[in-house]
Amino acid sequence: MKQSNLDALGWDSWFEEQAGYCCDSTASVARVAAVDRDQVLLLNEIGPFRAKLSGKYLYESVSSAELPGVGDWVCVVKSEADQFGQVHGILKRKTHLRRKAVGETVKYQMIAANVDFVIIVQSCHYDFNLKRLERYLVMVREGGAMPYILLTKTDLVSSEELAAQLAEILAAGITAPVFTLSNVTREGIADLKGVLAPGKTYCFVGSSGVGKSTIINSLVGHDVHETKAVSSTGEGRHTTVRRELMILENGAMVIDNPGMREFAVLGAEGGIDESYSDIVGLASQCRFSDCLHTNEPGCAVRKAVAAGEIDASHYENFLKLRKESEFNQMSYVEKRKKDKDFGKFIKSAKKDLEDD
Ligand SMILES: Nc1nc2c(ncn2[C@@H]2O[C@H](COP(=O)(O)OP(=O)(O)O)[C@@H](O)[C@H]2O)c(=O)[nH]1
Ligand SMILES: [Mg+2]
Ligand SMILES: [Zn+2]
Repeated sequence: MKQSNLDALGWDSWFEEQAGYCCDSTASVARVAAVDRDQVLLLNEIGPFRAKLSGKYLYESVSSAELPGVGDWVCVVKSEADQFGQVHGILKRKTHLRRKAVGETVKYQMIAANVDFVIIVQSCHYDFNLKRLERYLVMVREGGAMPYILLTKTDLVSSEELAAQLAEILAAGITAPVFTLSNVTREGIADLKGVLAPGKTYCFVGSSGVGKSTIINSLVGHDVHETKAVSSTGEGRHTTVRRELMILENGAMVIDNPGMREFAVLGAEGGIDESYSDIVGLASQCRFSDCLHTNEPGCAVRKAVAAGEIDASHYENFLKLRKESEFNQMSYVEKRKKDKDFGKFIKSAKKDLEDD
């Protein structure tokens, strides 16, 4: 297998060896740029193409961790006719980024695979939280990647406030390199850009709303995601719908992330998402402590909405984002099970097996 121009995508002799264990001679390798339900967007030396997971592989994978995630290298067989691929397996991961998932069936949720550096993003405006930063650092180190810390929205705080946050990081003994930037004044963007090396993969993580997509847009040079500006704080709001690996002009690869975990445990650990602090604040007055603010009796949030104290569209946005977050925390298999046609899918997968 000659795949030398895959180097630009992060391929090296270590993966070459893994491919030997996993891909047969009919298969080639490609890197996962995005996952959409049962399809993946792959990159190889020729360019992007789509592929499905083979029914057999899907059926035999018991946990979501065995299924391809963004950044994974996979063995794929490409059809001559339509250039569509069938994924037969994933190569062993050099590094992984995953978080402990809530719930019983999913132990870990994959964020990205084969990432060289994880850029932990916090906004110095309301979002900065040392404890959460430390948890992210542990997560990064456990997966074998190198951490960078990035404080955003420096335009919204005084230089004293920023200095105090930097001092806190130092005092905690954190040795990861720290970058600061403002997407508004663009101060600090060049410094970050300067460390992104060709052929290396960088994954951005952090709470929703801290500016990850904005930075990536400016690194890529054009808008890659839809941006929605709606926020009382004037900072706007934007939702990343899926995780995607993108290649910058200089050859560095970046992965954006929906900041979801924080959202799911909204209220459980301070300094989360300032945009919904009004709803989170009211939740403690709901009759039930686990109130979902949808149709529970004695819900203080819905009462406030009905009274016009909380904007109805703001509330709907909250529900929508929460739903998105729950969906993102489900394993691949669980998502399939949610699918209406999951039964049909299992039947056809079984049939594929019998046909083999
Ligand atoms: N004032 C200010 N606003 C920012 C900055 N970076 C991003 N924003 C705004 O913050 C909102 C959320 O940014 P986004 O990139 O979507 O955050 P993400 O959820 O982490 O991807 C957007 O409306 C941005 O315009 C910044 O450096 N300063
Ligand atoms: Mg985003
Ligand atoms: Zn409620």
